[in-house]
Amino acid sequence: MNRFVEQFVKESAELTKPDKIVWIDGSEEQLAALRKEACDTGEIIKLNEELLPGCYLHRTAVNDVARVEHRTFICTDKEEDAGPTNNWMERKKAYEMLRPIFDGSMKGRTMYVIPYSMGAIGSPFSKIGIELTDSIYVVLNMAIMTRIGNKVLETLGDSGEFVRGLHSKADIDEEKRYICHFPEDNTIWSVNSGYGGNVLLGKKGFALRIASWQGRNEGWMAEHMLILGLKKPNGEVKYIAAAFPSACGKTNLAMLIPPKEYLDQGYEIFTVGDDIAWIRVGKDGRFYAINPENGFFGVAPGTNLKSNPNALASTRKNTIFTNVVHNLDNNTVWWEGLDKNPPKNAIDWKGNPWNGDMKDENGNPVKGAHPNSRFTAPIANCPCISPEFENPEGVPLDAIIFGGRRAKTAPLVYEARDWAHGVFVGSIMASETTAAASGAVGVVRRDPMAMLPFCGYHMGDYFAHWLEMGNKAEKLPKIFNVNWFRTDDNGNFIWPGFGENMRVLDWIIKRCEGEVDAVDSPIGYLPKVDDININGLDLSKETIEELLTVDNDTWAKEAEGIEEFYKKFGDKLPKELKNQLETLKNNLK
Ligand code: OXD
Ligand code: MN
Repeated sequence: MNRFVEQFVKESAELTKPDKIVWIDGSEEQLAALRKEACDTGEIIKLNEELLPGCYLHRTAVNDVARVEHRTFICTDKEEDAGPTNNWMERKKAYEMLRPIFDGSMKGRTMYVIPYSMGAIGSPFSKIGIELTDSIYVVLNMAIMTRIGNKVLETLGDSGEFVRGLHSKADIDEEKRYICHFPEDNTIWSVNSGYGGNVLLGKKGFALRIASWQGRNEGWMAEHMLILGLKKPNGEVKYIAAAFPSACGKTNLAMLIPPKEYLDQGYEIFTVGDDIAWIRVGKDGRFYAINPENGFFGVAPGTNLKSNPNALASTRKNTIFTNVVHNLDNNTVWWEGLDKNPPKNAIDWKGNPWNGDMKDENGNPVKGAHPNSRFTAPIANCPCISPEFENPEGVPLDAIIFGGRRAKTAPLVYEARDWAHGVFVGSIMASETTAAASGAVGVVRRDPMAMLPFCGYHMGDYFAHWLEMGNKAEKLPKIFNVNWFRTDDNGNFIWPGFGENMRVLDWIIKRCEGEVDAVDSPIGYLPKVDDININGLDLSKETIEELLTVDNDTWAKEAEGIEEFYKKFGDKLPKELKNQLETLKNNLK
């Protein structure tokens, strides 16, 4: 047995005092026994085996339904290392504060030891974690989201290099809920939550917050990005990574089904990942990316046969649903936006009777599923999974896309002039907030590279790292910004989105291959109106023109907002970015 793992388990057990310790070996027998146990206690509900084989439903506590950014901390010796965009706690003080909360928190419970690998076992990109948890739900989710079990321990050998994750549901007390990261110790402590984003420590905690820190030290990048492959009619596949804030359509873009016009020509989209990309410079000087996960932790509401048939298909077996509606008539699940037939005899996400027809005291419909309800589905279920998904070397990136929800400012698509400008474009990303994190929805917030809640160190240093990565590569991906969410005066989305986004990807790839020209603008290169293919689309050229307009006054205000935001970073703001902002302001004059 690896003595570092043994020591970690021993110390954690001394603190949390479980009745029993169970090592997760990754076998189907063990997981089946755990599912049965969780069904017996009501922690999960087995769904209709014929309609949804191997699927389960779980409801979290009503006070525990999203990531809690205000209770998420980077705990380092120096505050400067966490930077102005993270909540910081001094490392020693954080442990001191947390120890009494963890003390005895697993009394009467079992501690599960989950060895897991982020990335395919044996890939040079991959990293190992051990998560200790008192939740079977966490074990079952980790078994879908990561590679787990004895084979991971074998790969670890006698090395002490693994991320130490300790999770306890404790009492699900929101006042004592903490998600604390100790990048200097490769450690994450999460307590008093049972919601996936706070407790599946391989995901946001390790694969983004800790990994971004490791990536800076080791010369690679951990990013909040989907990865897709776009197959052209000649069989060539181009790879694109895209960063959008939570619940802005990463899963939908990653699994896009091209419009008929493109399918007929032989275009296809393959999914490599929908949330996280680890990126390194390969031997040939290009950027290579892997998806370190093994499953999707997707937002359920709005997922349907039209918006994302591939995601829906991914959830038809061996999936765990969290906080959706339980249809009692056929023991299946439902959520808002699945179809127009809400079940008549159901239980809502809070566990109350629900019939699809209920109104609150103000006459508004009572939602059956929580807006941030989720499915945890094996990536292997995805009908458009990329044949390169398990490739230990990753896939070479041709383009990086940034984007967010902006009702007015950003055009449908534009291209950065070069790498430094692209880093600027990523750094000024902003988006209207969604239900993926607790707090107000619909407020514009700056979310550089969609990493605001996930960057494990000083964001000024993070920008510098991005610029530095540009110096390491010989052939850099081109950088673009997209916005599917521009609205008209009535607040309706102008661009149809979903599969039609293929038309924008098409332009992006054509730009990468030097096949089309672009128009210079104050913010970057815009498509010529005729170069966005609208064949078969019920949109006029004028509408495309409107989607591509850059309004100087709006952007002048935007530049003021950026300047304000940049002030946060003080001397840590790379001068290249300051210069980029000056250039933008001059261009707008
Ligand atoms: C997620 C998120 O769950 O970004 O992926 O919140
Ligand atoms: Mn995410």
